[in-house]
Amino acid sequence: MAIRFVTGNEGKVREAREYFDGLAAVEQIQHDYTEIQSDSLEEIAIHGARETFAALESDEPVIVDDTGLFVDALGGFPGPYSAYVEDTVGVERLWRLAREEENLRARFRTVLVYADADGTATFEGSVAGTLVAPRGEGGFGYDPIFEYNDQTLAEMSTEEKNAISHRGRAFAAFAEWYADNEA
Ligand code: ITT
Repeated sequence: MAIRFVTGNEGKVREAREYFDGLAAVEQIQHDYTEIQSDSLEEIAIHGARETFAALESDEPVIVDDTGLFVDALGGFPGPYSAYVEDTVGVERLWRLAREEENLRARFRTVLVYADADGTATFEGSVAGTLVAPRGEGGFGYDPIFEYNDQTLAEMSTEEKNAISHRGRAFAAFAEWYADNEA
C-alpha cells in the first residue's frame, strides 16, 4: 500500500516515512485545501481530506493531519490556530508568554483523517508534557519547547518522537484500522 499524505509540512512527512518504513511507501501530496476556521481539529481535517480527495479525481485514498498545541494555562491556546501563531508570534515568544504562568502543562493533539470513495475515517493521538525554554535541534515547529520525560521533542530522534508522540499514536490507530479493513 502507498499512503498519500496531503501536507506541505516536511516534518510530518519525515515522521510518516519513519513510522511506516517497511510497511508502506509514503507519498507527499501538496494540495492547498481550505483550512476552515473552526475550534475543532476534527472539522478542519475532515473538511480538508474530503475536499482534497474530490479535487484529485482519483480512487486513491488520501490522509490529512491537523495538529495543535494546547497550553492548559492559556485556555488551550493556540490549539487549532497553532500554525497561524507559529507564523505570527513564533515559538520562542509563545514560550515567553507561557513562562509567566505557574502551570506549564500542555498537550499536543493530532487528528488524522483518511478519505476514500466510501467516506472518511478519523484517528486521534495526543501527548501531555511541559513547556520549557527551547532546547534541541531536531523535530520541527513547537518541538523545542515541549518536554516529555526530561527531553524536549526536538532532542529526540524521529523514531523516539514517534514512539510517544501525538502523531505516532494517531499513526498507530490508523495502521491498526487499515490492516483490519484491508483484509
Ligand atoms: P499542513 O497543514 O500542510 O499539514 P501545517 O504545518 O500547517 O502543515 P498543522 O496546521 O497541522 O500543519 O500544524 C499546526 C502547527 O503546529 C504548525 O505550526 C506546526 O509547525 C506545528 N506542529 C504540528 N505538528 C507538530 C509537532 O509534531 N511538533 C511540533 N510542532 C508541530
